[in-house]
Amino acid sequence: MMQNFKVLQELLQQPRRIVITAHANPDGDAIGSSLGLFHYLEQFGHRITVIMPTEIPAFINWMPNFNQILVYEHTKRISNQLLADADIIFCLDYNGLKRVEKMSGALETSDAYKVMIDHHMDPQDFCHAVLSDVTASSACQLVYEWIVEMGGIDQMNEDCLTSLYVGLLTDTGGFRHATSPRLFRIVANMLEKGIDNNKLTDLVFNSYTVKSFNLLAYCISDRLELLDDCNTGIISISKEDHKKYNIKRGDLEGVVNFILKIRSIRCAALITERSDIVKLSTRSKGDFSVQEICSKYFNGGGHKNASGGASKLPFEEVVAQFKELVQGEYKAKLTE
Ligand SMILES: [Mn+2]
Repeated sequence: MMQNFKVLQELLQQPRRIVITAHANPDGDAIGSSLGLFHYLEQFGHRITVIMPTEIPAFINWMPNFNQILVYEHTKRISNQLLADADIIFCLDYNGLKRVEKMSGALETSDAYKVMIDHHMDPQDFCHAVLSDVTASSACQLVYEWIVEMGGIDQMNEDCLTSLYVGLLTDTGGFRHATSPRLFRIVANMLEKGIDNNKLTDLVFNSYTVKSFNLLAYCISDRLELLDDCNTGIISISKEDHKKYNIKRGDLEGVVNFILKIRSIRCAALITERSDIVKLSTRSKGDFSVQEICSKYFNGGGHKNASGGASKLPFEEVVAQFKELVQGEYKAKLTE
């Protein structure tokens, strides 16, 4: 779906005040698409600020202009002002106001022209222009394709391409899933323009700290429960674990993917107890849809094979509820 992008292109003919946003707990695609768009648009005299709702993960702290990103939860006053004063707000890699958490109010009330570029299912109606495509690997892919469509291919500089490449890499797990001929053509174009795949792959994927590596080991050796009867693996991390191991938001990023490395596993979940909510991060293989479970039972969603959700129920009950679902309602599908 591509709606009202002519209006947007018209608006961009003049220098504008632009705010680029992405979802809370931003990943490589959220930050890559934001910085990629930033590096493209900045050449045309716009005043641009990138604002993330929450803390940015350290593994991408080498990205061009990373230091200029504002974190909303630490810069509320100035961020609220920027959102209110903006002519255009880009909403990248998210499909609903819920995904920007505490920033949603300021975003909703702003009179700016709002633009969604996203690849998640079920886009909500809060933007004036919408580019939504669930067949795209990443928001970075959609930003790239949009710039190409505007005729901007030669204006994508090294910083822009590097940023966008990060999202392609992270959202496809290093080109292992959500790939397509369309994606690989873009990758080929980027390589021809000088993108160094080996260097960026190393920067993105070999990025563990000793602390996060030890944390992964703990999750797998102590917190992983394998449910053989339904080909599911669950890692559950309590509030006490967070305290004991000094786990910060983002430290468990990607841990859930390791469960899928077991051949028989078709469904994986990381369930974490936060201060006031229990979060679920889920993955699956093949036709099994964790998106369905997350949207039906845990107020969430995302993609068929990678989804997230949350619950207000006590931690132990959420873990039990998830087990009940995979050992009950979804067991047949998981074992067929
Ligand atoms: Mn994404």
